[in-house]
Amino acid sequence: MTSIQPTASTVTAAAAAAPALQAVIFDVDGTLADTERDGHRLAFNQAFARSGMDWEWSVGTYGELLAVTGGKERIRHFAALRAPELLKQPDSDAWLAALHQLKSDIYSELVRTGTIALRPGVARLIRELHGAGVRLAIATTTTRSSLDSLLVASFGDQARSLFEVIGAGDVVADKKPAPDIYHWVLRRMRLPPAACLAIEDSRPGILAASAAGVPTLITINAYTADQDFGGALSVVTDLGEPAAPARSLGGQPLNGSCVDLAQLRDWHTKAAGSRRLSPAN
Ligand code: XBP
Ligand code: MG
Repeated sequence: MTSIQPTASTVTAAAAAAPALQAVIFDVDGTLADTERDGHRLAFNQAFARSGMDWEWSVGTYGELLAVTGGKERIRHFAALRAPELLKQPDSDAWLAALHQLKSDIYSELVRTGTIALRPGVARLIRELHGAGVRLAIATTTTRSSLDSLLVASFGDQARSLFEVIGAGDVVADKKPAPDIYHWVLRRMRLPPAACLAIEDSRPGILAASAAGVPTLITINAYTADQDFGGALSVVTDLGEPAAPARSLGGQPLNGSCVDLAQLRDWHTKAAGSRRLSPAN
């Protein structure tokens, strides 16, 4: 098989014809904030306890359960393993919905009391992108009310105006790793995937974004550090702050100490160049 080795000039020429970066689409849990271990997990456990159930998800068990995206789906999965009779009752859907609603209310309360901070560099990058006129969106599996609580706690009055399109929870039937939530967001933004860049933290996240054709930056966290991020534009520890630099872990290297708009544009252009030179495209 003949392999095409792109040179710097062919990459530049190909990228020149590709769409420029117009929008950044953010994942939420694990990307904007480390919400899973000390947010969602605690809320699930409190909801179980308040409902008189003896389920308690440890940090380790919850890490395994994250392979099932979506809170309702996660509860259903666990019930199928541990207490399948619960799912055989005629009102099992209503039971599950009520339990998840309780969990979501507890999560919002946890977020409102300020126990969950944005990850390093998130507020800095979002403000830079917004100020520069880059369009912002969200594509998440999380329930809309939980997301809104996090955004208001993190961005105050600005929360509603920062993100032009928010795709969350049950607006699509098939959650990540299916690409549906990205397709939903792209349709509403009226943008081709190649004009966007996604920021995700997990394998289900990169699978969803990549299947929709959106180039993806990965910021790892404790739950996702060992996952396979093949195909990512770049993999970094976090978005970084000037006084607390991020580190490159794979893909395109990080040039400075932080992920900023110039860095995102550079990665996006390089991705466009290699896509157009790939014999598969
Ligand atoms: C992460 C998820 C969510 C949360 C729980 O979503 O899979 O299910 O764990 O949220 P993402 P809900 O990384 O796409 O933000 O209970 O509200 O579903
Ligand atoms: Mg995530």
